[in-house]
Amino acid sequence: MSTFVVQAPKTLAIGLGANLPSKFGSPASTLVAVRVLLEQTLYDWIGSTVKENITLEAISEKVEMKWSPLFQTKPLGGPPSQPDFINAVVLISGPIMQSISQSEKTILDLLERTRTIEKNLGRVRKNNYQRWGPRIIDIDLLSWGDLHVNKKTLILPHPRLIERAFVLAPLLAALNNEISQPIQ
Ligand code: PH2
Ligand code: MG
Ligand code: MG
Repeated sequence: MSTFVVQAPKTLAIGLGANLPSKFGSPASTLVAVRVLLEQTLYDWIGSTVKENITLEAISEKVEMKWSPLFQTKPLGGPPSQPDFINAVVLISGPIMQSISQSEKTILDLLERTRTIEKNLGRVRKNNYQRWGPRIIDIDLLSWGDLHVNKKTLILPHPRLIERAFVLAPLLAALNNEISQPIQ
């Protein structure tokens, strides 16, 4: 009897949202600026996970980043009358993503790096912060292949993914997109 060897999926999905202005301007301008920062962060993170010395240029040739367009969406949850959100999703795949071994430690390291981007853009996480309140920038790790994580700081796959059109619509658009080259 033959068995099928199904290669584990290794695509990383990240959702972005904003509904308050940042130092870059409107939420849409913020997301455009964040694209550059996030791509750089992802290259650095990928570089840190592969053993051999590899240049960022070599990494960028072995990774595909599919960005959705920007979507204007009605706020789901949170305080009444907060501004509309701008949402987007990026899908990261390609040969180098196949070679990274998925682990909790590796993804928590990326979470820290994306938190740093949020902080640099001026997002402050207060102790009494309002759940689902307005924000300058929100970068959410959504899923990474078939990795399951269940930590206080991160649950993968994102538990509310299926209920959120503001994630699913950009996700589908990103999937349908041609591979888009990173902005230099
Ligand atoms: N993020 C939330 C809660 N509600 N609604 C929209 N439309 N877009 C978001 O990004 C969003 C939200 C929590 O992170
Ligand atoms: Mg969120
Ligand atoms: Mg978040």
